[in-house]
Amino acid sequence: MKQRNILRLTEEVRNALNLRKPVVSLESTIISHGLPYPQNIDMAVEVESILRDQGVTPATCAFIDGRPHVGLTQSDLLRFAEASQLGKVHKVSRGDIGFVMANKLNGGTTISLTMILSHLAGIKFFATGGLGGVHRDNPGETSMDISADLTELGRTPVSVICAGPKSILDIPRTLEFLETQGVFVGTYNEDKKQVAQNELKLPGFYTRESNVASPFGFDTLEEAARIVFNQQLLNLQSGNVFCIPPPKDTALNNDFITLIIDKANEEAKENRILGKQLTPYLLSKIAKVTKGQSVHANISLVKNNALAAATIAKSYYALEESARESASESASESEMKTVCM
Ligand code: PSU
Ligand code: MN
Repeated sequence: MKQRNILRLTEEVRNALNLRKPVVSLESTIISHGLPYPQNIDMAVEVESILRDQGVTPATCAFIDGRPHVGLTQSDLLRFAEASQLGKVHKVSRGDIGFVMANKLNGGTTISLTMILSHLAGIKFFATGGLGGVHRDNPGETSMDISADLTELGRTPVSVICAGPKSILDIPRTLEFLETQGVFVGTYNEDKKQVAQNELKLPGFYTRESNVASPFGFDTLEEAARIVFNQQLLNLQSGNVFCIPPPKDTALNNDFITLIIDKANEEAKENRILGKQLTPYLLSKIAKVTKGQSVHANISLVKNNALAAATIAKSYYALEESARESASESASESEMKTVCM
């Protein structure tokens, strides 16, 4: 692929892809605009090591001096986090790519852009915190603030492993939009609850359960891999959202966080915070009010998602490998038949 030559792949990522070893990508807007310094860099380094410990290669995506990187060295990661702290990193989605490259800027890749870079590089799985979505009325129902993450999911075949859409959003509208875009949304039924259809709840990012039913559920992470594998058999060009409830010991209580989120949304409305600024504004407001509890919950769920993504990616690669083996066996069997005839 010609575009792949433009990407800067680390040697680790290139080798893994060439050898068809599992790779999971990671985004960098969460470093530049989602979490405070220095927790952001600690999180980024730790999540990479969680993946490596599982035998999976991490590929943190970012623009550095206008160049799209897939995989960062440790020193690139540090420089990126420092530049973020100085306000020298842009939040970059599909529409900003040409501008950022032309002006040699640094960019934190959102979920939408991390999906694009992952797909260009040949990576199918991506772990992060919470999905972007349809913002709540801000101001009024006409704001049209719908995250580019949702349209990207409709046209780029990458699976996003996250803790659901961020609870700062309008979750029912987010789900409707994903359905229109043809995106699979499923929730990990970790406790194997015997739930009737429509009763398994989507996780609420900070909380284990939102009050919105998940369109689908899956009881094991291997099942998630099979869903992706079958979808890929038809070469569909849309993505998937696999929601993993945040860990029990760090998830926040629904009653506690709901009021705080509502208040933060009201303040954003009063202060007319719009567009790209809205999500970072809400996250940092909530971090302040909860005295860092939301940051702690956020970091813990990203790590948990990376662990789940590692298992899903490994199961998927195993399925691909056995499909290749049986294809080559049947090819050699038919060769034998031709020789014997
Ligand atoms: N997950 C987190 N924190 C974040 C994000 C995800 O735990 O900050 C980022 C992702 O990059 C996502 C973006 O794409 O928030 C959504 O921004 P917006 O609502 O402006 O599309
Ligand atoms: Mn937006």
